[in-house]
Amino acid sequence: MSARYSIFSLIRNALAYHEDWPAAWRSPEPKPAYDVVIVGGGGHGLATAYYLAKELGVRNVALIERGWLGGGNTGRNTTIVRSNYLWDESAALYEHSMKLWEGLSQDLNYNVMFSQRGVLSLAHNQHDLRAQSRQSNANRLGGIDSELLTPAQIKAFVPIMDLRAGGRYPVLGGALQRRGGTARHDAVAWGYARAADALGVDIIQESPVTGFRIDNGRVQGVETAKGFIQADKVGIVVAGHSGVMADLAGFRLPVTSQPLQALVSEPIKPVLDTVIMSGAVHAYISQSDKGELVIGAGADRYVGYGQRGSMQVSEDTLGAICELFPSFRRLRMMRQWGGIVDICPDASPIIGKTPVEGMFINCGWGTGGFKATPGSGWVFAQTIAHDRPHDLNAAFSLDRFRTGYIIDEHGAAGVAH
Ligand code: FAD
Ligand code: PYC
Repeated sequence: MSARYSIFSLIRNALAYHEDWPAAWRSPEPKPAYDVVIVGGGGHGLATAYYLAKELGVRNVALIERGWLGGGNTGRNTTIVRSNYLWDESAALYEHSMKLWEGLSQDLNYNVMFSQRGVLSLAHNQHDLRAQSRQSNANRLGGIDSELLTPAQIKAFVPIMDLRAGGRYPVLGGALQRRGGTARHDAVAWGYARAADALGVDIIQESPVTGFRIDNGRVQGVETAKGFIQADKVGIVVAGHSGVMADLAGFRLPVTSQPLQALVSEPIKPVLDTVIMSGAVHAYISQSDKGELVIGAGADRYVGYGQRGSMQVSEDTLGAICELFPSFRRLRMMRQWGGIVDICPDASPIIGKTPVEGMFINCGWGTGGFKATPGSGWVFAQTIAHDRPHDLNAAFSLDRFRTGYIIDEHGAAGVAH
């Protein structure tokens, strides 16, 4: 878009009092039948629908969302993007996602505000340092950028941080992925929705899926608040409600649904131009483009569907943040909320086939699936279209909990699962 066009369009829209804007996507009534139905209108579901239509020519697709697009974890997360996972399988998948992030605004023609401001994970003891060194070396061997920083380098990189951290958890070093950063979460959902709609995908909102019709072990379609919709294939991408969907389809998943919470402060001038994470104290922080400090914690340690979380977790997290950044003590917190994340025993996702023929599942991203949104949608689309996993997600099958080939990423998750 040229500067001239954007100035004229700004003036025109200002004079029009923001009225009569065209809808960014249609709201069609569902057709009786589709080639593919995607259940769940978060970033992963929308990305799946988009790549099915764009890359695989599967355009007779409906996406069914029980509420509004991005109203689940996509619109509730703290937008951290990185690809520095430990095991080759994960690193390859998250790095594929990172490469898609790097061209996403152009691909969707929608500014997702991807900002590669760096993600720095802190080490507070010798064990952290050794684990980070192992992970950093594994990343570099796999072609993923990673740097180990000394305390002096960290102080120069983040002057506002107090490395003594109140004496309890002094900062002894850290691992930095400079290509990591943040993106605007709603824009990701809206950008994928608009682009998928333009390719013919029907996006049906406010219509919960309430059941599946299964005949002879093969899925026939989905029951929804708007009636039965026939489908040759069904992809389930409902994050914290994956266990509920699996139950409706008659199989079990090794996931627990737990709250994960976050908070934002009142907005202040720019003071923090990177993302800081600390697994040891279960806290992380970045500053949004609006100036708010975005702060998050590890998952709450109970199973539930309340999108809030417990006071104890937010208090502990804020305590740790204030030790690392004493000057933030005077800030007021504006909002706190939670999302429901589905967690696998190995802190890695499940992306692949289910015991029901024609039914596929993408779940178990736990505390860390936002960063995977483009890559997850891309591999899930390939899996659905070709009836078999892509090489990038073959290891993330449901079957791994039977064979024992688990991919333990608890350490690299950064945020406690
Ligand atoms: P969602 O966005 O939750 O989409 C699932 C959709 O399914 C929802 O819209 C829901 O309404 C819909 N649905 C559910 N049941 C039904 C039904 N019966 N019928 C139809 N639709 C249904 N990850 C990171 O990588 N970086 C972070 O910084 C980060 N921070 C986080 C902070 C918080 C507080 C939370 C809660 C999560 C965070 N995550 C982060 C994790 C990340 O948000 C999720 O892994 C990711 O957004 C999951 O995307 P999704 O599209 O699968 O899920
Ligand atoms: O997985 O990097 C992550 C993350 C950061 C905050 C929540 N999850």
